[in-house]
Amino acid sequence: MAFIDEASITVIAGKGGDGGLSFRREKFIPKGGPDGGDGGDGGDVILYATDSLNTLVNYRHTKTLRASSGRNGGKRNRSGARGNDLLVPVPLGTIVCDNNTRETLGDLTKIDQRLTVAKGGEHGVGNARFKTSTNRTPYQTTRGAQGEKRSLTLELQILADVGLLGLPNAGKSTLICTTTAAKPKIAPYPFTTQHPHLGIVCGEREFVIADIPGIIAGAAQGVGLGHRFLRHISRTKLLWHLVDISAQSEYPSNKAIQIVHHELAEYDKSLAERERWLVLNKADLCEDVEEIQKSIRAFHDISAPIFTISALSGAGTELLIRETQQWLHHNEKKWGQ
Ligand SMILES: Nc1nc2c(ncn2[C@@H]2O[C@H](COP(=O)(O)OP(=O)(O)OP(=O)(O)O)[C@@H](O)[C@H]2O)c(=O)[nH]1
Ligand SMILES: [Mg+2]
Repeated sequence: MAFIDEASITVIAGKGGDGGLSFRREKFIPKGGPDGGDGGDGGDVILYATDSLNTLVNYRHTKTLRASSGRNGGKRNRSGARGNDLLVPVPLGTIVCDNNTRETLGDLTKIDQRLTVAKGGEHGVGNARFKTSTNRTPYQTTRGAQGEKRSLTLELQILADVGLLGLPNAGKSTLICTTTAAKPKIAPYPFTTQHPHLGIVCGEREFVIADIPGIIAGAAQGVGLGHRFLRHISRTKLLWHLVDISAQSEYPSNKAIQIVHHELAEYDKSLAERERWLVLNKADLCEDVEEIQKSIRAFHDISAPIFTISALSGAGTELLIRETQQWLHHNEKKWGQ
């Protein structure tokens, strides 16, 4: 299924049913009073978050979503039925914005969380309600109100604990393959990954990793796939910055780190300041791993942990996962989760 992380839709709630106009007409009751019932309220349009969707592709073509209208009030004081609500599933992490007011209406981050985006019109009142001591045959009714109509932008920012960051070919997808059940495509050419994937690391403290396309120098100016996919790691708590330290890499490690850091800062300064661990990958292809580590520490002012792994063989990944679990556990206490 195509990955779409932005969609514009129009939502129209149902119209309220009109009030009924009617008089009791029965044998032997020649002048029965008014008995027109009230209409039913229009249905609401309600978005809800589900983990069975991971794209907004359904809303690329379906642009207008309508809830049903309330039925009109009937004879014999029968009220019209309420219009059915329209329940619209969206992926977890969908942010909903009103296109006219630019206001953010909600952020659907929990399974089954609901957000009413268009309220159904109120019902009209039947003539039975207008009967008074002086007006026994009212012909008055009110019409049901129109349902709300709104133009919305849906933006998906996927939810994950850990975001994978790095140049193309750094081994991000390989790492998510060895540590989770996710199976994204892996290949020795850049931009193998075209859109984000999620993987769940099982264990005592489960956590979710987001693999995104590689970023390259000039991404902020739109080079490569640009930096638009960085939005999908903007809500992560921790970044694993993967660096290919083998001779296969296009750049020496220090330069590779610098490029990614620069592009990250261009995209969002606060994201560049987020907890970020360097994960030196493809150690199986290197003999002088310690030298590389030393040179990285000397070149960059890095206080965060540095890990050395082989995403391919899995060597070193256990420690990375254990430390991550502990870090998340420790910080969640701090964040009060
Ligand atoms: N020898 C060795 N090769 C690795 C390792 N990790 C990844 N590779 C290889 O490096 C190439 C790129 O790996 P990917 O996992 O596709 O890299 P990526 O960072 O996801 O790349 P993009 O999706 O293009 O951004 C593949 O041929 C992998 O087999 C490793 O630890 N050791
Ligand atoms: Mg990849």
